Amino acid sequence: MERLILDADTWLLVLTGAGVSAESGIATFRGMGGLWENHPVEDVASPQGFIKDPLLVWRFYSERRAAAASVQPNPGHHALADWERHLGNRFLLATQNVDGLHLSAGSQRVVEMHGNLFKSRCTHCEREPFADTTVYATGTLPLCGQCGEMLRPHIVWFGEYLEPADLERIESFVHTALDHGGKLVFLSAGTSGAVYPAAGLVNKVTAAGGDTWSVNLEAAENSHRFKHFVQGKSGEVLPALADLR
Ligand code: BJW
Ligand code: ZN
Repeated sequence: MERLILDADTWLLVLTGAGVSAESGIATFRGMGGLWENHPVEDVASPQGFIKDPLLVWRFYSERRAAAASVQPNPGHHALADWERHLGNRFLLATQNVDGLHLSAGSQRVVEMHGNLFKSRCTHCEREPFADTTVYATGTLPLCGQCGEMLRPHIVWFGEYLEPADLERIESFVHTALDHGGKLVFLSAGTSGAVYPAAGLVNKVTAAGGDTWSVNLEAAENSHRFKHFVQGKSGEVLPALADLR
C-alpha cells in the first residue's frame, strides 16, 4: 500500500464522512439507501421536512442519538487522533459526521461542518445552541425552556447554510499552510463525495497545488478528482496508511 508521509513540512486537512463511523456500528446514509423507515433522508433532514412534520424529524434524531450514544470510536478515529498529536497545528479535521466520535477518540482540532447530534437549539429565540443528549419519547415535541417555542436539532440540513465560521476555519487552514510554504495534503475518508460544499474541498486543495488522497470502501462520486485512491475500510486502512516522521 502506498504510504502517506507525515513529516515536519506536512499540513494535513482531513475530511470524514459516514463511512468512518460505519465500523463503530452507525449506519451510513448510502447504507440506508438514502431512506429512514421509507422516508427519503431529505424529508427528515431538511427545514421543509421539519415544518411539515416536526414529530417525525425529532423521532429520527432521537433514534440516532440513542444509537450514537451506545457506540465507541474505531481504529480509524483513533488513527486520526494519533496523526493530530504528531502534527499539532498542522492538522485539521473537517467532519460531516454529527455523532461526536472524533471528539470521543481524542481529536481536538475538529470542525463539525454539519453540526452535532448531541446539541439542540431554539427555532425562535437567540439562545445559543446547547448540549442535549435527551432521547425524546415518541410524540414528544421538545420546547425551549426560555421562550416556549419549538427546539430543533443543531444540525445543518439540506438547503441550509453551513456556519460561515466553520468554512472560514477550513479555508484559513489551507491559506496558512500555503503561507508557510508547507506541503499541503488533503485526505478524504468514508464519504460518498455527493454532498456540497464538503465534496468540493478536493477541488480547492488541487487548485492550491496540494496533494489529495481518498480512502473509501468503494469509488466515490468524486474519486477521479483525487491523486491517490486507497480502497478499503477506513478502520483498517487509516491505522496502516501514515508514515509518521
Ligand atoms: C466506507 C466504509 C468504511 C462505508 N470505510 N468507507 C453544489 C452542487 C450541487 C448541489 C449543491 C451544491 N452546493 C449545495 C448543494 C445542495 C446540497 C447538496 O450538496 N446536495 C447534493 C445531494 C447534490 N447541499 C446543501 O444543501 C448544503 N447546504 C448548502 O450548500 O447551503 C447553501 C445552499 C442553500 C440553499 C440552497 C442551496 C445551497 C448542506 C448540506 C448538509 C447535509 N446534511 C446531511 C444531513 C444532516 C446530518 C445528519 O442528520 O446526520 O449530512 S445530508 C447527509 O449527507 C449528512 C452527511 O453528513 C452527508 C454526507 O454523507 P456521507 O458522509 O458522504 O455519507 P454516505 O452514506 O453518502 O457515504 C458513505 C461512504 O462511505 C460511501 O461512499 C461508502 O462506500 C463509504 N463507506 N463504509 C470507508 N468502513
Ligand atoms: Zn427559545
